[in-house]
Amino acid sequence: MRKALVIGNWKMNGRLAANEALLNGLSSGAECLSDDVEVAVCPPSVYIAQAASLLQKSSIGVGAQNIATQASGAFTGEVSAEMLTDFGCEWVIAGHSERRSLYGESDQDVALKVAKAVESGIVPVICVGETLEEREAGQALARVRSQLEAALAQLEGDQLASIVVAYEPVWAIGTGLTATPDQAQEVHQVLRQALNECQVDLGDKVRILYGGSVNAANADSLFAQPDIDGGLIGGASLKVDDFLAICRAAA
Ligand code: G2H
Repeated sequence: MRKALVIGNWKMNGRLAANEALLNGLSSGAECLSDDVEVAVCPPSVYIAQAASLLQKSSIGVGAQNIATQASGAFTGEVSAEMLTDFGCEWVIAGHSERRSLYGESDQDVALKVAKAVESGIVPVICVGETLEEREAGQALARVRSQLEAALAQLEGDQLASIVVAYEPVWAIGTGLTATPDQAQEVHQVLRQALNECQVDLGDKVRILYGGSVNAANADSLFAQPDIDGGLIGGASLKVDDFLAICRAAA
């Protein structure tokens, strides 16, 4: 049985004072959340320490939005896996479409980040998703399969089960457009099948999240789908009540 999982992706948002209010609100709200849902937030890297400190007594975990492929050295601007684990990061987002489209991250870069995370004991949340053009051309399922297969290329054996997958259709990210529950379920089912083809029963173990304009109003119907195990939440993760409502919908 896969436990529901909701992860907040703050993207490049937040300031010390606003974060404190948000994190304290989440920390107290988490006391009333069911044990059936696991929750984490991924702030910008400079605020990871603040989040880890304010969430110390809560069940909410902390993750990062990016990870270096190298261990250490002359890589200006990068943050290593060891630095993330120093501050208690358990998760890292890899291959988000904003990283792919705005910063030129390739499938191969994503595979290296995924491998670095797994070997460091950090769970990579591997994002895949098609553009509107690809969907309209009937290529959505092939596109997400190929992104997933490429991201797993450096993993072997038990490492393969140490991942989370997030389906985030590019056309639904921050646009207010959401895939319908049926559209999302169709893709999630294909991703689960691809995992099972990669290794026996892998699809039964790995959680597949949906992301893209999830909010308190649409979370219930998305999470009711059999192959949607939770969500990767952007804008709505910045509001205490909305994020907690989404967490409750996943439980
Ligand atoms: C998709 C999602 C979180 P939003 O990027 O990763 O953001 O919920 O704002 O569409």
